[in-house]
Amino acid sequence: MAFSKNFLWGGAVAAHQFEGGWQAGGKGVSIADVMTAGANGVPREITDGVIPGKNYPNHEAIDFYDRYKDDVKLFAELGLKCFRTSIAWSRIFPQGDEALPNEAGLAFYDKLFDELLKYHIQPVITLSHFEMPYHLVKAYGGWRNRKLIDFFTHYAEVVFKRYKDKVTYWMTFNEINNQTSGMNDWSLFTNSGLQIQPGENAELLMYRASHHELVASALAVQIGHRINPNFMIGSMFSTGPVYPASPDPKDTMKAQRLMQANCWYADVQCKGKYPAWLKHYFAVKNYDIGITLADEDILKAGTVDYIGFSYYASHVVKAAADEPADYMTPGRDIEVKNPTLSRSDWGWEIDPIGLRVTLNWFSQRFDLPLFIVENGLGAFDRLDGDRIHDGYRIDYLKKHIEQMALAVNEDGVDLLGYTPWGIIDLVSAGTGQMDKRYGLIYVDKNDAGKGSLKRLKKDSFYWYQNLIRHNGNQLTENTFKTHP
Ligand code: P53
Repeated sequence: MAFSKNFLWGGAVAAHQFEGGWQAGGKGVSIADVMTAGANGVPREITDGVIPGKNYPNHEAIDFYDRYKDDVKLFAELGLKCFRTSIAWSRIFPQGDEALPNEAGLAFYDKLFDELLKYHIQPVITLSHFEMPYHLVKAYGGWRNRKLIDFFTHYAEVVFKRYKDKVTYWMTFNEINNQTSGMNDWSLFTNSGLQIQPGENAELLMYRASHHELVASALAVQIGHRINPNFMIGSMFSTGPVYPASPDPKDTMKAQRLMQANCWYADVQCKGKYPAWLKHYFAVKNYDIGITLADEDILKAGTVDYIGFSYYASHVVKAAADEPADYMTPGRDIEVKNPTLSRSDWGWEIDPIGLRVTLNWFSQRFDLPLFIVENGLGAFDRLDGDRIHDGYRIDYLKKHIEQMALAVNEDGVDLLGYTPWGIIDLVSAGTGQMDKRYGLIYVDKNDAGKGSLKRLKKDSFYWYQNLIRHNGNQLTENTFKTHP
């Protein structure tokens, strides 16, 4: 027996990537609403407000907003025990800085959570998943501004109170660490609403914004526990091991530094304090982050209940010939291909054992349960009549679940659940594409935004249904052949 009977088999999405209805029920413009569609290797454009005539894929997405009843029925047929999505902050506070929430937005999530609970599917909810109200960027400069802490905690308090009897599992910020490793315009904007002006220090602003989010997150944990002591409020990190390219110790040092740069948020959210190396780095760089004594107390009192994380790929790094001895904040330019792994069509290295490495990495450092809240394969799918034979996706999921089972059985990792990403096809966060598909449920819509939006079950749907039915114990059989 690999998994406990309470193991949370589920699926994951985010509001902006699948709901659509970008102006429905009084919703305000979010930062996802001003990002155009990109392509494989072509970044999305962040426009100055919504410009007529541009293609904004999140505006309609897959129109879950109007189809939620039918879609939840499909999730129930799949057998999901939980469903991870986010609340679109801009449905609740359209501008972000209002005193009173938007009732129509709150009512939408009441209906959605009731529908899920009707089928005994637990909602697992992220408060902020790359979709803050755009007004907070324009009027306040995003998370560089300390005022955002008040706006966010007010929002958190409102939804915690409203859904206190419907939701147990929460996460504060999706992939809060995504901005450190990326340090490009896209990741700074999506995570923190940062738009860097000429002459500004992007790194300093990123650390300040991150600090404000960490304080807001810790306050939210405390507020949530006061409202319902049974709440499980977690963190959410983007993960993946970083391997040294060779036995050269300089490469190991480099890999270690990159892991530190990616994972220091875990020290803050799980242990309640900044790691020594980072405090040292702030001092060396003369960075004034604005960390007060009161902030330090808040961080200590607001540590998370579990560690949620996404896992897609691992990375390999090589030290540059002229690597400086301090190895500080290494960039991605020293990343090399892993000769032992294959890659997705988008160049993401496929590394199931890396998931086991990651589970052990967290388990050894923090005494907290883990929750894999994203994992999956973005791939092109081809229709064969009304079938989609996505054996490659089944293969990806199966190999990752096998490693997950080893981590639980052999390594004693405390794992709460597994929610593969994009359980239903949705808009890619990175590229804005529809054709980068993760779903076990196909949605008829392409990169140009054309299609009937009809839903079809892929082979992987039947495979996962079977796996959940057997609580993960039927991995070796080619069960997807049971397609009716
Ligand atoms: P897409 C980069 C690296 C790792 C995870 O990503 C990432 C990203 C952002 O692209 O994001 C997470 O859609 C994120 C989801 C996102 C998913 O991974 O670019 O939490 O919103 O859709 C997959 O293929």
